[in-house]
Amino acid sequence: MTFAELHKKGERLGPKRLGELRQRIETREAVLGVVGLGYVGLSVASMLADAGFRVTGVEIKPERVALINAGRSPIGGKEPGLADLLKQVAVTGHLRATTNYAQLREADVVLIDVETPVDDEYHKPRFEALRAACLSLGAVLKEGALVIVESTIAPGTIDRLVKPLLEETTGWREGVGFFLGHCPERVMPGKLIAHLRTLSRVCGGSTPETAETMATLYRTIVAADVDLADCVTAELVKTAENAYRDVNIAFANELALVCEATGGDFLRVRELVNKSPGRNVLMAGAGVGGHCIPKDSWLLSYGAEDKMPLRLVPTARAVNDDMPGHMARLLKTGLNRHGKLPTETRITIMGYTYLENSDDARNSPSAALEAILQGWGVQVIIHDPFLARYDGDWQRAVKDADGIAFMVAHDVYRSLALPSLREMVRTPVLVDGRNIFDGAAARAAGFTYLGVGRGSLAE
Ligand code: SAJ
Repeated sequence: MTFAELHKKGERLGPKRLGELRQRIETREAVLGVVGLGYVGLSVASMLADAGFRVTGVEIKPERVALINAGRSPIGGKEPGLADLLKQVAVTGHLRATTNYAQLREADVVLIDVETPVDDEYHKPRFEALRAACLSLGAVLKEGALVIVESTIAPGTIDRLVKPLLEETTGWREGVGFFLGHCPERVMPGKLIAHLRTLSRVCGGSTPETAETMATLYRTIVAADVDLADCVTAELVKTAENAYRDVNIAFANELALVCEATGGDFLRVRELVNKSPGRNVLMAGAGVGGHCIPKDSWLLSYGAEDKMPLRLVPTARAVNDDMPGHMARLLKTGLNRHGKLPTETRITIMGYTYLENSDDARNSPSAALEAILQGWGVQVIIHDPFLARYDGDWQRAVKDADGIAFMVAHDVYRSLALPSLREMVRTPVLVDGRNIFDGAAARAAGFTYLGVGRGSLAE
């Protein structure tokens, strides 16, 4: 068959196959597969199973497979609704987990939810997991199936990595033998099920019919807008929405540094700026952690770098990555006021997770601060009520400390009585990396108080 004939066949066959697939989705006859049963994959697999589909989840960790098939969630932390949902769909058999890709042979639609980290040194995407998933899936994919990448990827990845890999391993052409799209996940730990149902989704399809077919599937579990787009738009939207947040946090952090240098109070300045229409200064803090924001800025940057090297996004990353270092500088300033050298001190870091009231410590700013202080020869004590390795008695953690750095705004910290805290420490230096406390109350309790953006350096 000539290329022109093949192309003509594709023009006919593709929409026909997709139309049939949409019908099978609407009747719930379509068999679904999910590759990667982490916090995103497991949540979407459970919700699709609950919507009436038969779902096969492929997961590389056998122990997770066993837990899921027993109806027990392997996800830590508080995830409202997930455990009950998983138990229900495991019992009915609508969701089955396996380590074997061959069990995806019957799947009409396969979602890919594998990790897409960036390397620490050059911030380049590490697509090993995505590449491996495409190779294994391509070897078993059913003709006419739809593959949807949910993992966050750099703009251009569908076209430059996923599509060629699947075409090579299946021997088919995208748009004829199989269909391809990108629907980036938009979930946050602690709100997985709620976000999946209530946050809008972008269905980026390689053709409009593909996007429409994707939307038919997502409308069975998403109560919000399901918007149609092409693949590169979907790749840009997800990485841009998180880079946008990162840049805005960086602005808040830089404004806080200006306040410290000029004797301003960041919270008051922010409050008054935000009264101006169209302003929304975010919250300055001890750093930007987590599995999304830091990584997605680099993915956006990578997607454009060969043609349009970005300047604002990498600079914002540098500002945010320096905030743990700024906490260290504030500690040193406080210790100096008490004639203490770092080498003879004991510092307590309060909070090690990346986000308040969460047990997720990925890319934790506290880990960066810990490394800096240890490099100075400081004895570092860590406390975090959400991490088993650090959730001991907080009084013991702060006892005889020469400085306390609050790095995470866990609710439990907000109710600490400052006068009793003062009694427990050896040197009263309090660095407030999340502006948990009232500076005047901390000073009245006898602390040398240094809050991020709270006029500390100008004194
Ligand atoms: N942070 C600040 N100042 C702020 C907001 C956050 O320093 O004003 C810090 C946090 O302490 C944390 C980091 O930034 O260390 C990230 O915080 P986050 O609130 O952005 O939480 P994430 O990382 O879970 O972001 C996710 C993202 N959602 C997805 O990627 C699907 C993000 O797009 C959402 O806006 C965010 O959840 C949310 O608030 O829902």
